[in-house]
Amino acid sequence: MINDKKVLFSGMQATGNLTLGNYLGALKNWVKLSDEYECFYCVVDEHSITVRQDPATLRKRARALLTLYIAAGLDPEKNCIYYQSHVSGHAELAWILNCFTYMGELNRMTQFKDKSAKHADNINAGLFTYPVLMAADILLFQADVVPVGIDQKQHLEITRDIAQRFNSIYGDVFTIPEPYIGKSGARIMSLQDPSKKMSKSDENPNGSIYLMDDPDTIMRKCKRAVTDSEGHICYRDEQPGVKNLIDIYSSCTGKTPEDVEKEFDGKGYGDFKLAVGEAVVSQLKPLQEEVARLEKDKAFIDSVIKNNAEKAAYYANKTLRKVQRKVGFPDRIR
Ligand code: ATP
Ligand code: LTN
Repeated sequence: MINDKKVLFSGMQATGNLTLGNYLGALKNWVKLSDEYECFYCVVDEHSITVRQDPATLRKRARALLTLYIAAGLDPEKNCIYYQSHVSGHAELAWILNCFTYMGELNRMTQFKDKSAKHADNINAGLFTYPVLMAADILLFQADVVPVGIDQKQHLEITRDIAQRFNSIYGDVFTIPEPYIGKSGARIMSLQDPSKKMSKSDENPNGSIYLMDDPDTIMRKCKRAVTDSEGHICYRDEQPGVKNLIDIYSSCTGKTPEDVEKEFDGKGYGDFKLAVGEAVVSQLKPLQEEVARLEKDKAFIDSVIKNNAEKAAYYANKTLRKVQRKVGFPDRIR
């Protein structure tokens, strides 16, 4: 607990342009939960280098992502918005937790399998121990809740296992975190291949709607979305393309999938795709305007970066010192 509130932690990688999947699956829920919890929202730049990055691009994207968190509605006075690499506790705790994590557990991680298939020329140890750094992020702040999309559920489970293992040896050191997965938007699929999740590292830009896409591009991508030849707007697994569009529409408008089925009963895919496009455009418009405004305010963003890193480091060090003591590292001489 911090200030009598439960703690929330979440993060995103600055590995590409954010997609509608990132927004509906994660960022939108962050904003919804931000009043109820004491929140830490991190730009996880240390995770990003598990895949080769161009340094200048990574720096630029990290700043753009931090700005986007604020533009989405997270007040940096109330929420701690910061870069992972500015708080050394993440890496320090990750090292300790590495010694409490089994190779067999990490071998089962599906994201590792996917990413090592995609980057077969660079299967580095960081990619393998990625979930341990993620566990460190969460446990460092004694987080109670972690809002993420469904693809991250397995990483939350290993985090809980590591925390429980550590606690069973050393007593109650870590809070055991719960995932928070939203009812709608938790798994938005590619518009071009509804069997694959919409992903910012997808090579086909038509499969993803990027948060900074202009209205024409959004409408075009929705119009071209892959559907089927059934001709009915039904929310069912047999029509994955249509189901995905219903998910997007529901998530943008707050309507339930059943309401959407009723609304478009008897209508064609053309009309429906148009409505989906318009719903996405109006969902993203305020966000895009706010990004444009904030990008001009360099001094403000700089002050957020500095102040919040200090705040995050304060809480991180509290946990880190406790953990270091528990595992037997010598006390510091003051
Ligand atoms: P990459 O393609 O680089 O692996 P990504 O698009 O999967 O990236 P992450 O940075 O790994 O994005 O994820 C940030 C957050 O967005 C996580 O909480 C993740 O669960 C969520 N998320 C990512 N893709 C989707 C999606 N298609 N639908 C819903 N949520 C998603
Ligand atoms: N692995 C996550 C990003 C991430 C994260 C975290 C999410 C890193 N550390 C801590 C929640 C909590 C991803 O790829 N989306």
